[in-house]
Formats: sequence, structure tokens, C-alpha cells
Amino acid sequence: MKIPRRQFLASAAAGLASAGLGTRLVTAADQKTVGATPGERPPPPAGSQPFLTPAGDFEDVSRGTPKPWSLQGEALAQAGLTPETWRLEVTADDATLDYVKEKTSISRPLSLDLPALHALGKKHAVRYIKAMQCLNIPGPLGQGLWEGVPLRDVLRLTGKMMNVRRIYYWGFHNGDPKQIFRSSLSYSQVMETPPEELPVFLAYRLNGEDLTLKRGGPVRMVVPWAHGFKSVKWLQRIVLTNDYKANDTYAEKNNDPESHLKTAAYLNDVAKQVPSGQAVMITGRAIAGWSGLRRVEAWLRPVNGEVADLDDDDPVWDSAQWQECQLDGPPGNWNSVLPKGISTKDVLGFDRQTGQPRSWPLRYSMVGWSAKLNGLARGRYELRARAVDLNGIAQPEPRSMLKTGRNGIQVRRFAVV
Ligand SMILES: Nc1nc2c(c(=O)[nH]1)N[C@H]1C(S)=C(S)[C@@H](COP(=O)(O)O)O[C@H]1N2
Ligand SMILES: [Mo]
Repeated sequence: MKIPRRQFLASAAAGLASAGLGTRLVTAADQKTVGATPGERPPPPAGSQPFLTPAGDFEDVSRGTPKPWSLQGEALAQAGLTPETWRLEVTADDATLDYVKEKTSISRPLSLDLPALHALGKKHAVRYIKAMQCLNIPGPLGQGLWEGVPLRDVLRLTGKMMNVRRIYYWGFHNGDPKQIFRSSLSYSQVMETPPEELPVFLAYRLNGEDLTLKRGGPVRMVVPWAHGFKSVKWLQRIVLTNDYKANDTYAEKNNDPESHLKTAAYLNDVAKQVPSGQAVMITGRAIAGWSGLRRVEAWLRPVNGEVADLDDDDPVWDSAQWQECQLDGPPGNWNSVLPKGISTKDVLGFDRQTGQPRSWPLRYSMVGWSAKLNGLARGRYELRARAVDLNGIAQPEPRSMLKTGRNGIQVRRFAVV
């Protein structure tokens, strides 16, 4: 239902007035935490979503018929998806392309098994916390402590590499070319990591346990800065190529194959009806993407009756009153969050000496946020939340083009009765 603009604005104004003086968000400013250092932010409130998502609670985005994670017994072994049968083949591309002048070569093609990868891990293993998010789904899939071996350390085993500009890789796909799910990275993205940044790696552990079949085990690629489609599950093949073009399955569907994780706020559900005179806690999660996360803001908008969704260019956005919410600080006790025996000092993104996070929120991670609504007058409301990145740019910018990652501003509607 479309409401004529004049009537719509009038009803919004009426809503604001009837909400009365007492209606406002209790903001972070009230709680004196604006600009606070990580240690000064209050830890997540009891009962909020767990900081690390148990492996089985991730939302699943898997193609294939049958889905590789549904295979059992002999079929699973045949697929090379048991710890005993898994192999990673690393070869040089032998395709001939008219626009590629020089052929790729490596001195040692690889066939790596799981014990060999674990042995590499003894020397090179890294751990980091990362949220998984699909470019096409408006909400995070989960957050894990991932552990594995940087891809660069595996590629170094191939000896002398000549004419490699991209790394192509894919996972098990039922031996059917139509089901292939593949992705790619540039040579530089794989081999060079800025200081304190997270490298691309071959993950074989999640939250301190062997990576489950469902989450892409025995071994999955994890690309920290990217949307989920770069983090190919059931990884089995890597092809080093001099082809400079991305060959990602996602690129075929009009998605930007180099899109990064978006800085964005997400709203948890809100009760449809709230008794008046009662404080309401609103909560949600936010991802600190490529451009970092400075704060989360919420906009409470009184409305009259049922209202249509706001168009992106509706002028009412210009007069929206955004107020800062409370971002969860680091957990009060990391030992109760991390798997047994793992110290924050052994996790990238944390200071090796003090074990404190180097930044908060951690890059490419997800944190909770909350705000308290006090003294709401009876009536209907819309609640929206948005993230503001470290450049001061508010969601859905800087790139609101859908195929670079969904980054829309979510809305919840409720009534105070
Ligand atoms: N082999 C394979 N890997 C894959 C996919 C797939 O269909 N097959 N889906 C990708 C996409 S689009 C996303 S968003 C993530 C989802 O990861 P999850 O299922 O662990 O949440 O896995 C990626 N890796
Ligand atoms: Mo995805």
C-alpha cells in the first residue's frame, strides 16, 4: 500500500507529537561510553546471543544435490570427505587462452592429505574470529573462532611458481561440473598480508573442534575480509593460473566477486505489542566490515496505523532522528567464551602480550548492541538501526548497490498498547 506523500509526512509528524516528551532512546551518551576504549564498554548483557556461534547453529548456504554434507559412509569416503580420504590437489593451469601470454608453471604439484596439513599447522597455524555473512542474505550466518594454515604457506610447497596471477579453487561438487562452486583470489591477496591483518587460510578447526562436515570440513577456505562465497567448503582443488580474471561462481549471478564484508547493523525481533509504561530493550548485532564500525544508531519513528515501506529516496529519511546505541564491549571473561585451553594471546586481532583486543569490535567480527526505550506513549512505531563506519559513513552507504552485498536498513514494527 502506497500512502500519498503529504498524508504520510503529516502522520509522521503527528506520531512524533503524540509520543510525548518522555519518549526517547536511552543512548550511549547517557551511559557515558561514547568514545570509550574497549575495556570501558560494558560486556554483553546476560542472556544475549553467544559471542561464538556453535558450529551446528550457523545458517547454512550450500549448493549441490545431494548436499555434500548429507553424504554418509562409503559415499562420504568416495567423495574424499572423511579425514582419512581427504586430499587437496594443487596444480598449475594448463588452459590455453588467447589473452594470456605466458603459461603458469610450478616445480612441485601437490597432493596434500590431512595429517600433512596438520603438520604444517604445528608451525604455521593461525586463529582468528570472523563472522560469516552471505552477500545475498540480510543477516549474519554466524561467528566462529577459525583455525588453520595460511594458504601462502601451502602454496610455498609448490616450489618455484612462474606466471601465477590468480588462485582458483573449488570444493567437492558430486563430480558434476554443473554443481561446481568455485572462487578465486589474486596472488597478492594470498601471499601478502598487511601487519596485524588476517591471512586467507585453509581452516580445519572451528571453535576449537575439528571442522564439521556441515561447515565445510574436513577443510574449508576462509577469506577473512570477504563475503561467504569466497570461503569455499569441502575444499579439494587449487589451480594456480596466469588468467587474471575472477572465475567465481558468484560472479556469474551478477554479484561483485571482490565485494567485502559490509559494516551493517541488524535488528533482533521486537515483540509486536508492548505494554505502555514499560521500558523496552531493543537488541541486535552488527558486523565490523572492511570499513570498520564506529557505532550503531537507532531511529524510533512513531507512525499512524499501517504504513508502507520507506522508499530509498523518501524525504523522511532526511529528518530521521538517529540516536547512538550501546555497543557490547568485549566479553568480561574470554575464558568462558573461547574453547578450553585457548588464550586470546594466541588469536590474531589480540595483543600478544596483554591478550586485549587491538581494536573493538574486532575486524570482520560481529558484536551485539542494545538500547533502552523509555516511557513510550501508546501508539504504533517503526524501529530502524544502522551502522556508522570508521570513515563516519552511515549504512547503507558507501556502496548500497545490492550485488556488492546486502546492506539495507532493517525495520521492525510494534505497538505500545
Ligand atoms: N562448496 C561450497 N562452498 C560454499 C558454498 C557452496 O554452496 N558450496 N556456499 C558459499 C556461500 S554462498 C556462503 S554464504 C557460505 C556459507 O557458509 P556456511 O554454510 O558455513 O554458513 O559458504 C560458501 N561456501
Ligand atoms: Mo552466499
